Amino acid sequence: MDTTLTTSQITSYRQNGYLAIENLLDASELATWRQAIDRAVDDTVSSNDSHHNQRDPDAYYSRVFVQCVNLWKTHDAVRELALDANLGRMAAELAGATGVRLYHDHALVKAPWANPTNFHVDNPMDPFYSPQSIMLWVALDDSTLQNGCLYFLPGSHESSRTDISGELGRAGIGDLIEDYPEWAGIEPQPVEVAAGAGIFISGMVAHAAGPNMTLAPRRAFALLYMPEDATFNGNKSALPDPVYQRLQVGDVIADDEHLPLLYSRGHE
Ligand SMILES: O=C(O)CCC(=O)C(=O)O
Ligand SMILES: [Fe+2]
Repeated sequence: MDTTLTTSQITSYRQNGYLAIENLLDASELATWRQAIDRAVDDTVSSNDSHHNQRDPDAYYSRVFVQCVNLWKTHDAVRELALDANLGRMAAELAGATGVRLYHDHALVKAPWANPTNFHVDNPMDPFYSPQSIMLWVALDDSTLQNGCLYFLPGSHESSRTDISGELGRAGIGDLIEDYPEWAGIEPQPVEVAAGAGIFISGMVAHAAGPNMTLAPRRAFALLYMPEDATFNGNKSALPDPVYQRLQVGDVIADDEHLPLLYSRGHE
């Protein structure tokens, strides 16, 4: 894995709110990631039904993707991948953070005929507000216009707001534009990547994904990072219960057991 970043990659991330890195994983690393994540998803899906959206199993949103969260906690093979300090350093460098914790991991499998992922912004739903929130989305399959590649509104991270819900489960692909009429002129940019690519995504950039119009799943594995100085805003979101119960609004979110510190400039 080549985890060096060029100045132009950092500039591009800061301008657009996302950065695609082709061949982040080489062929043998990709095989390892696929095997570890397939196994963890299979175990999780067969052991319970928590991967489905329970609010309304028939709703549109439950057919956007199969989601499994925090596979690093249940599967050692995933833990090794998710706790990678070099990936954490890349995230910190792009975001301009002094260090990052792993907030959670997230397998995102768009099954054949899955619905599109509506345009949304991630960070308003998180337990901390920060323009330095960042996610790494790793393509485990080629991600194409046909099977549900990601789309971005480049530069939207500059004007997105945390007081507007980034809620994913709304009715229409473009409902977010009603909240941000100034984005109506931004051409959505599809980002097709080959399996093994990684896309770093700002928590503040508007993004979406197409439907899966193929007979094969579109698998991705996402790592969500929080800056090491992130403070709690009262949202539980994907925070583990014991962490949530201890936190007061305004506290720095630091828990080495549940939210491991992957990289900190001070500890190099
Ligand atoms: O994989 C997708 O379709 C979208 C994922 C996404 O937007 C997210 O995890 O925040
Ligand atoms: Fe998202």
